[in-house]
Amino acid sequence: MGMRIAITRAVSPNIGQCELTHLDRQPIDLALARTQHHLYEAALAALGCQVQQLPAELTLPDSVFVEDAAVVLDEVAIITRPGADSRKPETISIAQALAPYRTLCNIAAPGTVDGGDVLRIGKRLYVGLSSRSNQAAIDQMAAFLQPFGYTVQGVPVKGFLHLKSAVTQVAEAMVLINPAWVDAALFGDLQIIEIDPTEAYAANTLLIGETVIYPISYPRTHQRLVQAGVPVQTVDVAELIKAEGAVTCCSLILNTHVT
Ligand code: CIR
Repeated sequence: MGMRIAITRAVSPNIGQCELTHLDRQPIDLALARTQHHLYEAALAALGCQVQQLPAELTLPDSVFVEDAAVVLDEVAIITRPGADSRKPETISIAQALAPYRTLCNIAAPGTVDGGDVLRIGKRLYVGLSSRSNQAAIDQMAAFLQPFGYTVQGVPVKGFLHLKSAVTQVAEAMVLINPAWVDAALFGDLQIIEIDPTEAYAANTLLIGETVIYPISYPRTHQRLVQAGVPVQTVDVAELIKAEGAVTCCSLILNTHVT
């Protein structure tokens, strides 16, 4: 019987000093951010995940966004080298947390990649070429993953932070996409749902089993998901959105295979 684990990390008391690239700084209510994060963890648990929460990191403002520190696949986990210098030390504790479950590979300089830039669909990895992630990291990932049959393909990311801000998987053969940001033709063989054009940041969803965890902040796109038959579990992550985060970035999901 397999088990699904979600690794999370408590919100740093210094989240107010987070990195911001495309958003203006707004005050973040720490207590509210923590409450929202707990409810996000509760949503993961309700969908069958065993949540393993790492302790908050005082000196790492963005460390709640654990997704950026690793790319976890069934066969192996890649410890990233985050593009922002303030975020590079986040990988140390993430590597420790993943070591019991996976063989680890490490991205080395000059490679940089944030997990938020990595979208896996089956054996295909799409990786954003962004302000955080570069071709050197893509080449390293391709070499690590070639023995397991994965292909790794770069996708231009300009004007937004991470590839998964613009496209995520919402069902086995369906993606939700912001077509103004990413070329839908890349996903030609999949069913495409477009976000509502008034909700630019609405494409980030977290698929757990057949249900997507989805922010309440994007009601119009939510309606489109419902119309497409996608089961949706909403969460309010408005305080984390102010830190340029969303739903994929607050967890690392891994399947264990116990026989
Ligand atoms: C950053 O700029 O790195 C953080 N403030 C937000 C990271 C969000 N990560 C993600 O969507 N994967």
